[in-house]
Parts: sequence; C-alpha cells; structure tokens
Amino acid sequence: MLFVLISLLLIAILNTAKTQDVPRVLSPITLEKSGGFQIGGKVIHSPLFPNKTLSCDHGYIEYFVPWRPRRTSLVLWHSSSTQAWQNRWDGGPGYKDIFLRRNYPVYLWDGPGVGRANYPCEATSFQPSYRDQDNFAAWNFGPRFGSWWPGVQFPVGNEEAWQMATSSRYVEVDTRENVVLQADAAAVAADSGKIGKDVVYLTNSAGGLRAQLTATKANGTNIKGLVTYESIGYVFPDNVNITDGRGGFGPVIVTLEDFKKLAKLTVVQFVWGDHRPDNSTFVLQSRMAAKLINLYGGNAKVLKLADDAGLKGSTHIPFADMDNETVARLLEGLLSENGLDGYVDGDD
Ligand SMILES: *[C@@H]1O[C@H](CO)[C@@H](O)[C@H](O)[C@H]1NC(C)=O
Ligand SMILES: *[C@@H]1O[C@H](CO)[C@@H](O)[C@H](O)[C@H]1NC(C)=O
Ligand SMILES: *[C@@H]1O[C@H](CO)[C@@H](O)[C@H](O)[C@H]1NC(C)=O
Ligand SMILES: *[C@@H]1O[C@H](CO)[C@@H](O)[C@H](O)[C@H]1NC(C)=O
Ligand SMILES: CC(=O)N[C@H]1CO[C@H](CO)[C@@H](O)[C@@H]1O
Repeated sequence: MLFVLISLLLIAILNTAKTQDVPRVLSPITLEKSGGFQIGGKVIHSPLFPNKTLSCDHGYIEYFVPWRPRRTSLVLWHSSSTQAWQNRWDGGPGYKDIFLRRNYPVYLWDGPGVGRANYPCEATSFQPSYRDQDNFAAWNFGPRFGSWWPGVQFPVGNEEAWQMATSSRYVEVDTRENVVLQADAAAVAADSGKIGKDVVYLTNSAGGLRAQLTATKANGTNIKGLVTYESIGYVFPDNVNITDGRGGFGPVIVTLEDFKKLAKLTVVQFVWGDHRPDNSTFVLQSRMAAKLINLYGGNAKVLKLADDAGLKGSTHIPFADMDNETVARLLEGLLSENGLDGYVDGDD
C-alpha cells in the first residue's frame, strides 16, 4: 500500500516537472468573461396549430472579453467555418487568440443558416457535394488539387492539416436570400450594442459581402470598420451603371443613401492574398467599391498582400496562414493608425 502511494506521489512529481519543462513562449490569456447568445431572427407560428411556434433565423455569437479590454470589438465573420478564425493551419494560434492576447474583445459570429445558427424558418435540404478537391483550388492552396503554389503559407506535406482544413467546413448557403437574412440579423446585433460600441468586422470570402450589406442596413453608429479577407462580392450604389447580380456573390445594389453609410466608417480595407490578378472580377470590383466609398468621403483601400506588403504565398484565408503573425501585425497597424486601438479604461 505504502509502495503504491509513494509510486503515485513520484509519478505526480515527475509529471509536474515535465509540465514545467515545456517552454512557455506565449503570455496567458486573461478574460473578464466569455459566453454566447442568439440575436435577430423571428418566431413563426405553425399553420396547423397557431399556438405552436418555432424560434428560427437568428444568428449566434460566442464572445471572449479580455480582463482589460480595448474599445474595439473584433467580430470574426467566416464564410464556411468559425474554425478558420480559431487556429492556424497547423493548429497553432489563430486570429482569435492572437487578438485576445492583444486585449481586443473577440466575437465569433455564425449568421442565420450556418454553424451554430442552423435552425432556419424555411425548409432546407442537403446534398453531399464531394467538394474536398475543389476546396484546394478555391482556397488558393494551388492551381489544382494536389499541386501547391510554390512558397504557399500552408504546412505542405502535413496531411492532417489538409484534412482539418477541408473538414472544418459547414454547409454554406450562397443565395441572395441568405445574404440578406444574415445581414439583417447582423445589423440588429450591431445596433443592439451587445457586441460593443466600436465594432470592426473581419471577414473571409462570402462573409465580406454580408458584412458590407450589414453596414448599409444598420441604423446606429456602432460599426466602425470592415476588413475583408478575399471578399467574393461587393455592394454598389444605385446611381452607377452596375447591374444587381441577384445571386449569392453580388453585386448587391443598395440606395445611394444606404451606400453612403460605408463612407461613414472609420476604415474599410479589402485584402487580397496571392495569385489574384488585377484583372480578375472580384479584385476589379473591390477597387471600384473602394473608389466609390472614397468618392463619398470614406476611407477605403485595397491591400494586395504580395504587391503592397511583400507577403508571399498567402492563401484565400490569410489569417490562418503560417505567416499569420505578420498578417495580424498589418491589421494591428491599421487599427492603430485609425485610432481604433484605445483601451476602455482610457490608458493606451
Ligand atoms: C394548442 O391549441 C390546441 C387547440 O387548438 C389545444 O388542444 C392545445 O392544448 C393547445 N396547446 C397549448 C400548449 O396551449
Ligand atoms: C433601420 O431603420 C429602418 C427604417 O426605420 C428599418 O426599416 C430597419 O429595420 C432598421 N434596421 C435595423 C437593423 O433595425
Ligand atoms: C450600362 O451598361 C450596359 C452594359 O454594360 C451598357 O450597355 C449601357 O450602355 C450602359 N449605360 C450607361 C448609361 O452607361
Ligand atoms: C488577365 O490578364 C492576363 C494576362 O494579362 C490574361 O492572360 C487573362 O486572360 C486576363 N483575364 C481576364 C479575366 O481578363
Ligand atoms: C509556424 C510559423 O511559421 N509561425 C510564424 C507565424 O508568424 C510569425 C511572424 O511572421 C513567425 O515568426 C512564425 O514563425
């Protein structure tokens, strides 16, 4: 018995020693609180039994507020999975932890119909689409499946990293109805003050169009900025000769009055990774949208990570790339240049 006890004690001591040997390169993340809530959406009544209802079409937010927070909330808006914001491709720290360590409150957003908000009011169906191989090219890991771009910021050869990336996807609803549904719920969230009074959306891919539309729908002034990583889709005013695309990838045409709300934001940045030629449809659209926002007094820019910042090998999801710290530092610079890095308690 005594022998067993001593052995257990020894094992405990050895284990402690082992834990302490692991070098701690990162500082701890200290939170005041974390949690989540549903927002927006509606309650519908059964046509058969009017006293039976369904609460549906709401969005879901999970939040993390640092112990000593900065004023700006970063709302991380994915296209196909919140996971993209949580870890680097190799499982290392993602934007969520990087910016929590820098004391920004972080909000993970699942819009109506996706992720943890997948309780729609309308009927849906799912058909397996066998798109793993298509993800490879769509996310710009290479020109075609299995053929990596030279110097791509992905742990090439790490089979598990590729499997994690492709299996992190949710069902994505790329219809105009979903674009509007998500923007409506997000505008309610922004105006509610529940995600902060200085909100900057960070978006990826199809999330970019939805966040732009959100900024044109919100009535308050809580939205301060919009940084889109590879936004596939843009919002334009109705006084230029651009035809509404009607589908899930824009262009979405709004009234000039609503479009001008984008010009009131402190900062708008449309970011592109590598291998996005200047003559490609969405790069052209991003330049046109930025020009129009600026025409009405806004502060919008297009940033090509390779041409403008010298970062090579960025994928469609640069904030999960292996050089993510560098990409994050560019964003930090942008927030600080635009006065969006102050602390709630006033000290900087
Ligand atoms: C709903 O209404 C039906 C009659 O239309 C009634 O039988 C039932 O008890 C009601 N249910 C509830 C939960 O009120
Ligand atoms: C903004 O105001 C308009 C006009 O009153 C209203 O229709 C719309 O629902 C409001 N938007 C939000 C997000 O509450
Ligand atoms: C608008 O664009 C269409 C199609 O690109 C073109 O045919 C038309 O002439 C344009 N109209 C004006 C007023 O520029
Ligand atoms: C873009 O430019 C390249 C080279 O100049 C050309 O080969 C390509 O066809 C162009 N693409 C589009 C969509 O215009
Ligand atoms: C694994 C890896 O390459 N991490 C990088 C994340 O970004 C920082 C800054 O660019 C690099 O120092 C790390 O090596």
